[in-house]
Amino acid sequence: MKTNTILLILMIFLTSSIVVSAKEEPNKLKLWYTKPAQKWTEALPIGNGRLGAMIFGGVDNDRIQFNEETLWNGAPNNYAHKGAYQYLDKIRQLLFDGKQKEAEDLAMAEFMSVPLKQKTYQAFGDLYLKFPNQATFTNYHRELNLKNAVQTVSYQSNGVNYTREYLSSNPDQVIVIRLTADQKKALNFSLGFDALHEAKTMEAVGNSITLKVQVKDGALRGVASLKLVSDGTLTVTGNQLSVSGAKTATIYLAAATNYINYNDVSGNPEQKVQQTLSQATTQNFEQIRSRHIADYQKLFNRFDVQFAENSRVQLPTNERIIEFSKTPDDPQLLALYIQYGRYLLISSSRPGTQPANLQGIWNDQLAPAWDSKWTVNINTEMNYWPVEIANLSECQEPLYGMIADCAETGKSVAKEHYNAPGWVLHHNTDIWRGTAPINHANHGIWVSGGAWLSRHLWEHYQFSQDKQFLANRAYPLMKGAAEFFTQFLIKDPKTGYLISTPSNSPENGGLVAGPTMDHQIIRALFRSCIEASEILGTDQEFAQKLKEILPKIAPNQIGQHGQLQEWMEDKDDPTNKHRHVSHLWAVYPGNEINWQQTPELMKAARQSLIYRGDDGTGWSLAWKINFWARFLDGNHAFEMIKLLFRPVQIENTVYTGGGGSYTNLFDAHPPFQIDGNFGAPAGMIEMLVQSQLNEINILPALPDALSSGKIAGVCARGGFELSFNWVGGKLQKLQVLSKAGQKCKLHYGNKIVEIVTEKGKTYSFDGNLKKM
Ligand code: FUC
Repeated sequence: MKTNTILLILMIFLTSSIVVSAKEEPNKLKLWYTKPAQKWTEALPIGNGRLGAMIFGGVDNDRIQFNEETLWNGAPNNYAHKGAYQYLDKIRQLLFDGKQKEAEDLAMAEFMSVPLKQKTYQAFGDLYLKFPNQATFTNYHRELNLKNAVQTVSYQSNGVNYTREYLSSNPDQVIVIRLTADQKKALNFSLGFDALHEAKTMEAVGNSITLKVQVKDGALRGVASLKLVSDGTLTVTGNQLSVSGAKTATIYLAAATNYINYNDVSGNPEQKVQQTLSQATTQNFEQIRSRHIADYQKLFNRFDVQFAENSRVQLPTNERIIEFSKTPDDPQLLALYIQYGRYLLISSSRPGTQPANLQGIWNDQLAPAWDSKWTVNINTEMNYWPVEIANLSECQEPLYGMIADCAETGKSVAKEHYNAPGWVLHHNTDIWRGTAPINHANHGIWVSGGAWLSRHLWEHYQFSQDKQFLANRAYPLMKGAAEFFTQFLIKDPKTGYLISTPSNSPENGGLVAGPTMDHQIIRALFRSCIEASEILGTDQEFAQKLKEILPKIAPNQIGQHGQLQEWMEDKDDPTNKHRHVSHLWAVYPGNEINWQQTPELMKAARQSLIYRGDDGTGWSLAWKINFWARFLDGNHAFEMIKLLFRPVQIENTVYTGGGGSYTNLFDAHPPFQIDGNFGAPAGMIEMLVQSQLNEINILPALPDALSSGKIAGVCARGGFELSFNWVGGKLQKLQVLSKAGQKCKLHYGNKIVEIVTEKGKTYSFDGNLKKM
């Protein structure tokens, strides 16, 4: 094609998509492919918060690699290092004396978690479906439909059309697979389990197969059972089942472990699995499917986002990512990415489950990267960045549970390591709720994990305005986290400020006294406790104490290179490209540094980010999208988004650097780490709406590449839900639903409007913020 023709076609697409069309695109909310998955990062995830699976969709050999979120190695354990506090003063003194190495050595010997490492999330097992005589096939199609959370594989072989559907149901707690042929007696296959665990048994009886695994080095065992219902003939061969002459077959798969909570492993997985299966099999596939869809859509359908569309929507997802990396003219891919993030959150984090770990719930290894735990110096928090704004509030429930557990275990760590009240969580936790400093003194002694997580409790209050939640669940935990710091902070002999020591600026620069990030997080925690005590009318004395401490904490400082200092000393290296940019916490997710109140610090923070550079690991890029959105530079944020879509191991792409996307749009740290799949959508939404400063800023950082679009059901602090559209970069119409009857200040460009709202009412505005 000549360049002119291409340009003309492009212009037609662009103009036709200026007003985002209401016409439904069949592929819009789908990840789809024309080949089965070979690699794990080509397979597609399903999950119900607890039970997850990666579907490969092979034609003659299908692999369903599955997980149950509580299968970990290890056993209940209090990781606190008894009497460690006796060494605290010595470690502090060594740091004050500039003897970092000696301080780290002493800490390694006397101050670390027992044992030093936390435990590992385990793969559970694989279900293999084998289909004879289907080596040749045509019309292969495999898709994950984000609208209903159902995966489908279809193809034609020997003149028969075969279809398979896969889902993981939250209401029925089973993975269900339905296989159909469009001709009688044409469906023949065998199925059986396998697992990586050395200690495993598999047994087939009647229409059922059971897999039992025992983790190595640990107290947990898992039981997975399936039941097969089919109109064909079933036979048991060894530990496998075979189906012959069928038209349809449905597999119900349940799995459980003996984990009850971090302190109790007395569960009975056999009983649980049997109960779940006998319940589930009273319903046919259609019934399970419709209950599943209704449950999923209750969450998914609350929010919508659309950007301008072009013909790329017609490409399989793997090709679409590759095309985007050549020319990023596919705004709608970002909408798909945001919705995929929401899908992954709904699928990995539901009330009653564990929070999403480093890989959500999807893991095919016994020794996954970083043990697939919960790293809290960025990763776990990032997993929950989109939760409130993208209208999935309930999905954050598991995080509150983990915070409450850590507030219990973190009490003994506060006592043993610091002789301090309250609770503390360092850099990481696991299913046993370890809270002590792990791995190495140069990064494991970071004291602000609990304080950062507590922010999520406060943010939930801010978005929901739920005072019950604040009083009964959030405030007691926030207060415990703050109590710890009232004692832990000590006077810096050089500056006289109160500082956090020993600690670390995650994971840069080793063990130090007074990293900037800690002070930002602690201040934010104190302020939220003070505000909560005012709202609830309680605990004035404690609030007063915090008010007195607050101004004494070391402030943010601007250094010799115009940078925001990462440490007390002005020692930042402007050539350091470290993936963590911790000292910008106060820009995002915090808000202490902002254009309105602290423009000089904002400039310094931006300068620090420029020094750090654009590149980074998956989550690092995702964080940078959020930073650039807060700097109100949408075009720079979009540069980060481009990097995030770098194809990693897609077809024959050879990119092996940091940050990108796999075939299944999983975020590549690399390797796969799910935080980027959550942090990037949060950043994309942050370009469209921000509400961190007692006002709702509409389109604050819109990049040129997203000049038209619409968003619905996006949430803002103060209890508001917004829907609006824009064309050519200009706001057209805005609707604000007030869920809590709070005052609402709207900000768009240079216009500001304040309204008093009534709970439950929707207010409409035109593009000039004139009430309609
Ligand atoms: C932190 C990061 C690493 C990785 C790990 C899980 O330690 O610095 O990049 O994300 O968590």
